[in-house]
Amino acid sequence: MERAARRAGSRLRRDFGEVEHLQVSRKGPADFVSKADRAAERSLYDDLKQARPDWGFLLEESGEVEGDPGKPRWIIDPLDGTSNFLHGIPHFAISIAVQEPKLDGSGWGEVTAGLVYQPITDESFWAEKSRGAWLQDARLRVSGRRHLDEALIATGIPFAGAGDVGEWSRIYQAIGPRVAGIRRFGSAALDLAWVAAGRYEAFWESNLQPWDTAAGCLLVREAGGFVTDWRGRSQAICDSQVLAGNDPLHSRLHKLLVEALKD
Ligand code: 2AM
Ligand code: CA
Repeated sequence: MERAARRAGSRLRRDFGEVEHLQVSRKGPADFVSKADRAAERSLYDDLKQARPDWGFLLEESGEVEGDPGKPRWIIDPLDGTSNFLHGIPHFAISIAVQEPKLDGSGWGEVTAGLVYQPITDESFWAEKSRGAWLQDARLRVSGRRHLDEALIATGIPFAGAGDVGEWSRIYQAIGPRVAGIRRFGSAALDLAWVAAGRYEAFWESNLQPWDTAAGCLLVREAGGFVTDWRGRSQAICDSQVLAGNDPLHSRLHKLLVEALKD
């Protein structure tokens, strides 16, 4: 995973350097970025396919590619934080996860490995089920801060075409004034990796997709944190609604969120 991410990452780094020069034409950069996105996905696909020829894929850009029955699949977001990339903001990542099939053959189950790679900082956050979460070769642990007024919280805000502004605002009203700060950096995969690394105390966002969250959720859990949806359920593969944080703050924030969304 790491080798594949580094190769695709150096492509993205190169293309990111070009984006700035393209800002003059309106359509230019968007086309260029979607090509860069697809080229990164292709590079990841080729490398991982070669490493595990019989595994399937769930790819953000190309959808599902079936593997052999009973084999795991890769869940891949080749460029999380596309809007940042397009605007020349150096905050984006590659996300790769491994998901196992359910034993009874009825679909997909646990995520057992995940990696979030930030090409600009060359940081590789990775986790393996029951073996912990790591940044390079340093073990990760969620933040030890326990109090809301010292907590830095990441979120994703609804944007054109997606999300429920009313819902987000109600949660924000309940949480924002009580915490040390709210951040919206635009890459859910990195937000989760940073919760695992103890940089943020917590993160919430809804309307996410499996490729945004599969690796990041495992990272948080393996770093000793909690990830649930709004109802407090802990999904094998978390998508759509995500509330992640260390134990005390996850439970405080969950109570505030439930209260805020009541009636
Ligand atoms: P993406 O960059 O791979 O599209 C942030 O809110 C999350 O939403 C990111 O993980 C981002 O993943 C996803 N997203 C999808 N469309 C977006 C948009 N138009 N603007 C911001 N984020 C978007
Ligand atoms: Ca994404």
